[in-house]
Amino acid sequence: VKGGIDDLALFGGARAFEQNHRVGRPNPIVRERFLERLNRALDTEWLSNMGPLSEEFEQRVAELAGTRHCVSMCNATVALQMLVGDPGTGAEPGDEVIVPALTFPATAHAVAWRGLRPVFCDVDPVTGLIDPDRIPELLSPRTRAILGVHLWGQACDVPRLEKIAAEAGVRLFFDAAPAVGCTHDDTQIGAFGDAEVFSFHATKVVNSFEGGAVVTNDDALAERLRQARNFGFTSDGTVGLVGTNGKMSEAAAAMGLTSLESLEETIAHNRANHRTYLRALADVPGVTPYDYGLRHRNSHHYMMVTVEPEQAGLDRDLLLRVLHAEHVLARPYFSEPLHRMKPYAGAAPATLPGAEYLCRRLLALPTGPAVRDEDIEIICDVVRVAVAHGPEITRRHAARA
Ligand code: T4K
Repeated sequence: VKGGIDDLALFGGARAFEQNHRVGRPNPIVRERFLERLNRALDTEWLSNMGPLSEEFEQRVAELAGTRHCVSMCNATVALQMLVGDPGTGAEPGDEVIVPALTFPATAHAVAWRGLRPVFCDVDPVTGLIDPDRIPELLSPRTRAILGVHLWGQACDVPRLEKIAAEAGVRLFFDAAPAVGCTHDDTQIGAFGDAEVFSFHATKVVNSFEGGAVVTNDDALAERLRQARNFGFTSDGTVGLVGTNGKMSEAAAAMGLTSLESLEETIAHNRANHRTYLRALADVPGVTPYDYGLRHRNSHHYMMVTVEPEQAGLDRDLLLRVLHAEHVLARPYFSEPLHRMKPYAGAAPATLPGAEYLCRRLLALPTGPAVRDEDIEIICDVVRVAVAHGPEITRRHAARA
């Protein structure tokens, strides 16, 4: 327990933790189950190209999402690229896709990589989700799709986005990279819009080392994506469209299947962690945890807070330094809105206040099954001491600089 400012590791105190607690730490799996599956692949000498493990993984993910199709991919970025560039979207080079300005850059990169133009939409300054009120002014004759992001597993305003997309005659996709195991009301994320994309990256709630998938109820789209991820090959061995190599390996599928088996346990642990954080931070001025509420189900994989510098006495970046010194590797998800990033600078006509506001305040704290109640109490104690001495820490830091 830290008594005062000089107990903080940033000012020479003992570190709160020997080992680091980091955001993005892979969730635990039953290792024997993974090795069994990997051995099966090695024994059968079938290591990639739509093998039995990736087919089984696709079935499990489609069941989870409640969709007819799951097309597994090597990662979510490639899955997004294939989706936005799908010939069914009818997009020509330079056509536009509306994306939120607050997300991981992969969302916009996938659009730009296909020669399309990401058009950045502001987000709600509380949830960080794409703001449907801002979309109509961004629609143009060149708009081909809206790509919403279920940020930190929070469901977008799906009904409103569906209405806007239908009225505009454009496709609606969702980047559901952070939303495996989450719902909109009682419906699993995965089944909305024309298609959704999951990520199974090592840092995600379900992990296949690297991996992604498109889930959809559109039979023709699923068929085109299956071809596109495999060099454009059709079932008769001819090449039907311009494809790439987007396949998921059997090793990745073995990991994904094993990780899926722990999903419910992981969510239960995350939810309990989230409750502990909410309680422990309740009396800390200026540090506000995302509550996620009860309407939609969240996997609680991201323990997000906002840091309001006026009230906390120090800003997000300084609190991050305080935490890192203690071996608490919190992350500033996200610290730069996409329209300010070098490749997209100048792409948005005006400031986007919601995204800019949140990018200066957002902080992800460690959670997951490896983080115990006692750890959370210590992490929150550090935050409490930092905020209690916020102005002094800010002064000392400025003097050092
Ligand atoms: N759309 C959205 C909305 C996304 O959030 C993402 C990915 C995508 C699309 C694209 O999905 P993929 O193409 O990746 O399937 C990490 C992940 O690499 C990225 O997948 C994820 N979003 C993003 C939110 O987080 P970085 O740049 O923060 O990664 P890095 O290397 O700094 O690691 C983050 C933390 O995780 C560190 O504390 C270390 C820890 N870590 C990481 C790895 C890889 C581990 O403890 N073990 C590990 O194996 O992007």
